[in-house]
Amino acid sequence: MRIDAIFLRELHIPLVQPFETSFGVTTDRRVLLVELKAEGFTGWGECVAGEHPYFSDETVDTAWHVIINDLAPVLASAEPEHAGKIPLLFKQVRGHRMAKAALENSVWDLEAQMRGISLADLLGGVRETIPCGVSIGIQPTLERQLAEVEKELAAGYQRIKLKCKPGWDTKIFEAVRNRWPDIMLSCDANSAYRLKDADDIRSWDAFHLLMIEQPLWYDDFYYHSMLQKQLATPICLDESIRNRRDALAAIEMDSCRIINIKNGRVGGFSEAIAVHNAAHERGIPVWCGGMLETGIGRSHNIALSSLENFSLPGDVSASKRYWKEDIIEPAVEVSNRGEIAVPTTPGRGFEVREDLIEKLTVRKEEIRA
Ligand code: OSB
Ligand code: MG
Repeated sequence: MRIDAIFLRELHIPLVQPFETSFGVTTDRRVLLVELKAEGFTGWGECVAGEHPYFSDETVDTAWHVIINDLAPVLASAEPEHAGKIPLLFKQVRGHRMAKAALENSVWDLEAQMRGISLADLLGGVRETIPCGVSIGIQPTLERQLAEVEKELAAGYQRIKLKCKPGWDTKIFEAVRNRWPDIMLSCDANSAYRLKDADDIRSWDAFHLLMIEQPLWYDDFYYHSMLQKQLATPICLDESIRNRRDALAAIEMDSCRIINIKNGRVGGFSEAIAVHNAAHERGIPVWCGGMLETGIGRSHNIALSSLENFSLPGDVSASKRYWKEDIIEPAVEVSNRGEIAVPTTPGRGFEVREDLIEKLTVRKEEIRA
């Protein structure tokens, strides 16, 4: 494909409610969007880097810098025949996987439109609907936590994930489990624990959690494998898995028995598919994580979740949980059975609201070859 233009934008959008994790609170999002123009089509990509380097070392500003200076000029002068070739173009740049993913995914988005097939089909998806769960942030009180769980279960979500940290864990899990003995329940520590907490973590086996997500260091496999040996509950890795090689090492070491795939964290759809396949071949189920995306990133997560081994409910939930008004049309909706229908129309399957995006844009730059 011949690329005519690449635009990078930053949007400011408030969340409908603050989202608290063990690493901090997010109230407003700074969202980076890639707008790729080629052969009469527009592909969109969303960069999932955060406002601060708390979840990962990338931020909106590092991604902006690397996209403008090192990645987009390379893409603009290439004539890629297939989105799967993009990682090779970016090989010289180390790290910056969220920045790379934003560009690569815009090419997949565009290629699906060019070929007249759905993004899910282009990625190799097989599911017509995807199972959905929610990630519930740390709440000010136990009462509020229970009310949030109740609301999301009433909406139909199939799995509840509770964000946790030392002091906001055992008591919360116990209260939720006592009230709802049979729901699919998990927790996500975002690296808030250390091996000295192993006894506490082992006591959570009593709550029959589906998994414990990233309990230890964000860059660790070894100590997670030590911890996994002591637990009946599967560990799920998120932050630690940067690529297929990490997934293989983690599986081989028994550092985790479930993997959370975020296409931004692993550098784009190509690597996300590679992680998915590696896990699939080894009998390790995966699910699609979320990064408080707008509808653009969300539509990409839906397409990715249609691959076969995404057998567990993902953190792919309705637009209205995050935004008063999403930047796509229609907004992402979840059925009362906790499912999202995978679009079958060409491309991402949701229209992008360019007028609204223009209104929310606070900076914009065009990158040329
Ligand atoms: O660890 O999965 C995570 C949000 C921001 C950063 C990291 C994480 C999360 C979530 C929210 O859990 C997922 C979502 O609903 O988008
Ligand atoms: Mg996580």
